Amino acid sequence: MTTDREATFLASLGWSDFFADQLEDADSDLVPRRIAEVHRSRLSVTSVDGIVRLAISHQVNTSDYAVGDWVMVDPDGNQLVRRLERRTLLQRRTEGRQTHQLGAANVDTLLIVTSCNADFNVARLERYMALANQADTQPVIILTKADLAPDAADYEAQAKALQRDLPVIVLNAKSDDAAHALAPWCGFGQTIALIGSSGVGKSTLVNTLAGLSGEGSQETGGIRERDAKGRHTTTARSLHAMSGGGWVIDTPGMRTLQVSDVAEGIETVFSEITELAEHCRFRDCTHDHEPGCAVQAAVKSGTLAPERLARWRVLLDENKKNTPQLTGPKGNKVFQKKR
Ligand SMILES: Nc1nc2c(ncn2[C@@H]2O[C@H](COP(=O)(O)OP(=O)(O)OP(=O)(O)O)[C@@H](O)[C@H]2O)c(=O)[nH]1
Ligand SMILES: [Mg+2]
Ligand SMILES: [Zn+2]
Repeated sequence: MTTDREATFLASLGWSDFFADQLEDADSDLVPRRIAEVHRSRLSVTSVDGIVRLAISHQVNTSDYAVGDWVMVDPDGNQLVRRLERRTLLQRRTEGRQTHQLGAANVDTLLIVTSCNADFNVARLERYMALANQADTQPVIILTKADLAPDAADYEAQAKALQRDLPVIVLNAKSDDAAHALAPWCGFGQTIALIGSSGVGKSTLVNTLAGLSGEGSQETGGIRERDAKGRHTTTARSLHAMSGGGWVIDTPGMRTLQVSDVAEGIETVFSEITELAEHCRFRDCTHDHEPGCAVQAAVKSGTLAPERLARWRVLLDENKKNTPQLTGPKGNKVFQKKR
């Protein structure tokens, strides 16, 4: 019952066999839609005719839905029926809680945005990368405000060292050149999401990539000169069509990111250390004082920066502390007791 125009539209949104294979006979009267906005009491989806608000029953908890989710909808009255399984999900544990806060769903590439100024912080970038790796979403580092920085190349070199083969793009978010630089990740059917601190230029970049200006564009705000901090201008996540045929998700600026449940993601960021560790004399080497430690040897020879090793330890410890262990009765997930 889908028209050609609608089929092309769904494909541009990233509809694929992964989702089509989840359909059952009972879904034959329903249509797939993609969540564009999630608010406390309402959900909106994209359609060929623009953004449409869904009718939802009282039982629906909108916090179970993420921007980027695929849902099946009864076209008579735009009634939400059910959500399809996600291909990828960016999420984080709300501090001190068992539940996860949903970020964005079915994202192919996560643009981790920072600026060539006081916002730049390698430890924070490594956290975001662990999150992206864990969600099977490709991380790409974006360094904005290159037009204001005489030393952009220094920032670029530092960012490139944070993970093997990590793409790092230096740009001016206001310039159309930015869209060219990001074209490899913005093609037909591709979804990208932007995360980073407030004021780094996420919404500015969304406006450039989606060709938005005036009414209907994402609001942007100035930053405090002293420390480059933004004013939390964007308050909700939203999905926008890009000129290249893909889709982009804007998100509110993040204050802090505590890691949890990202052990594999951390291992990918710091793969040069975990590979060294395989050559330590002792299997349970703590890379601290043991003889025959390949990690300490790399530090001594200058191939591994001691700060990088220290940041790896901090992330591992924090992840362990925040991740439930399978130690409860009947294997229930419980938090490790704090020492
Ligand atoms: N010169 C220059 N200014 C930029 C660039 N990117 C962003 N800006 C400016 O930086 C300020 C903040 O940009 P926003 O796009 O609102 O930042 P944001 O990341 O969306 O911030 P939040 O919504 O608060 O999280 C605005 O004044 C932008 O015009 C850039 O590459 N070059
Ligand atoms: Mg914004
Ligand atoms: Zn060791």
